[in-house]
Amino acid sequence: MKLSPLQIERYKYVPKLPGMLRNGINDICVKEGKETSSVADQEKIKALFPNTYGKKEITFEKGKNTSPAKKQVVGVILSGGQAPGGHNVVAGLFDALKATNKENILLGFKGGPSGLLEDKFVEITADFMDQYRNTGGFDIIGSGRTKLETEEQFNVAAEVCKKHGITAIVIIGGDDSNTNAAVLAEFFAAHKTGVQVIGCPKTIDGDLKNEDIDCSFGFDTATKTYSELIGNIERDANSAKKYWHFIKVMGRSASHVALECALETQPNICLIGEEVAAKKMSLQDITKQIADSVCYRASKGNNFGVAIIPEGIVEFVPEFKVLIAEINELLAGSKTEAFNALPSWKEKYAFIEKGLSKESMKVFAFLPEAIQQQLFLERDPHGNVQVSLIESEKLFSELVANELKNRKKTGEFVGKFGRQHHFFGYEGRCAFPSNFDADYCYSLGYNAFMLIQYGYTGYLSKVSNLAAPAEQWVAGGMPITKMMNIERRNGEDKPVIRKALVELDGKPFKYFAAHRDEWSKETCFVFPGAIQYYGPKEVCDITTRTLVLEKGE
Ligand code: FBP
Repeated sequence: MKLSPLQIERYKYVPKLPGMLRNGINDICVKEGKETSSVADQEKIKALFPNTYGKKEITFEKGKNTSPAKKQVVGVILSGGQAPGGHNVVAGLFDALKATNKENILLGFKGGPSGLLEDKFVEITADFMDQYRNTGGFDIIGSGRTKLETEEQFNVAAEVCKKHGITAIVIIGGDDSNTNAAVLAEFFAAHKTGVQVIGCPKTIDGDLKNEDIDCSFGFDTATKTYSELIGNIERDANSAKKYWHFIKVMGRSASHVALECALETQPNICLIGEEVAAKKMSLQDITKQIADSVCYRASKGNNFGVAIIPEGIVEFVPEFKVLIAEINELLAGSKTEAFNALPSWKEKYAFIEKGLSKESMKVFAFLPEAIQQQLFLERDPHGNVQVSLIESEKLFSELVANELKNRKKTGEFVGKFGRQHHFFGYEGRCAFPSNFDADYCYSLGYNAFMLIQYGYTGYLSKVSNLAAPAEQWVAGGMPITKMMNIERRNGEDKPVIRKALVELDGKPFKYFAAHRDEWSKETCFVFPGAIQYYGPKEVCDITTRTLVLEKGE
């Protein structure tokens, strides 16, 4: 593979570890903290995790390494969507493992959790690892979305571990994958397999955070990448002065990515799903909000603007949620076939009209035809509407265009409304990790091995105090059960790590809410530019505005 000059330079980058891990492997000892209990439903979680519940929080500090000498064979798995920095988690793990004992072995299971079940792996050697240091992507071993959650799978996993003499598994994933890491750890402990399980917090979505996790890795780089692109578009908009840009950003349900990009770039509009739900906003309410900005700006001669739309927005609009539920019901089972057999959209529309409630039909009729049709085209394997595939950037721009037509009829000045649409998602998931993500990920991996070495299982590799310089980061581990509560999933009560949505009383949202009125009227764009890897640390080592507002001094 031909290497870019940046890739060659990034190979040489030495990630920064937290101060307490910098003195060499022989100088890291454990400080045990208090016993833990889960954030809610303590009795139920305790009953489900009798072997791993209630363990102590730990931090590492400078001191004699007293961990037992034992040959470690560690398996590592990348789970779920790509997030910048994944390779550095593997690199940190590899370096700590080899620094402890050259005989230790790191196996990378290929293609995600299914690699463990199918016993597909590659041994990670120094030369192999060196090709991936400080690079984006998960291609070192690949990733996948198979969930490790059934007893049958755990038995297979135990067999594979036994076959290779594996002593520990590290699962790098989001909330679901780390929940499953805890369940696997409990299974391995209950069956006395001697295999430890450690989790690492990954996702660009930023929804895996709580009082123990400052942020998941990948969020920093992905949002910086999207913010660079949004800033460039803002500059184009401000130069050409002829388009409104509707930009959807990835992030699944939560609006952390959209909010962070808004804090970075100060667009005219940014929708926040959690606020839409809290205020029970309708599609019409949102449309009016955007149209007000368009009209105000037009009245000042500014026929341009930028609106950021979070991927999961429509799920938060109460009336839209009901509509989706009714459509799922309408086409359940064999009814899909009957629907598909109808020869024209006109006949399909009549079928829909007959099947939906009056309220939902009103919402449906309000939608642009292209979106109406999309709702009946994109289905998941269970036949449900795939909400994430709805082109909400087009949906809102179209609704605003209709609203402006109506306003114009009443004599209101609406100016010109030229539109462009964008979706930023995959563009950011495999970017070269920012220095922050390169350092954070390397630390998570290094730390994960220290947890293994000291015999912990069912723990999440925890690196905190992330708004401070890396020197002051705090490395340690937290029992995953501490982050769990019981939630209803697919009709069953399940122990899960609580997903973090945008908190409307949190500092990032409050900052945004205090400024958005001005941003919607004036042109307050900020152009963050590309991620910088070399140069002053004020430019290269900064983290997200979200983290600084949440955790900074
Ligand atoms: P994870 O939750 O696995 O980290 O995935 C994040 C994400 O990038 C979401 O933002 C997005 O909705 C989804 O993955 C896209 O998934 P896919 O890669 O399967 O298209």
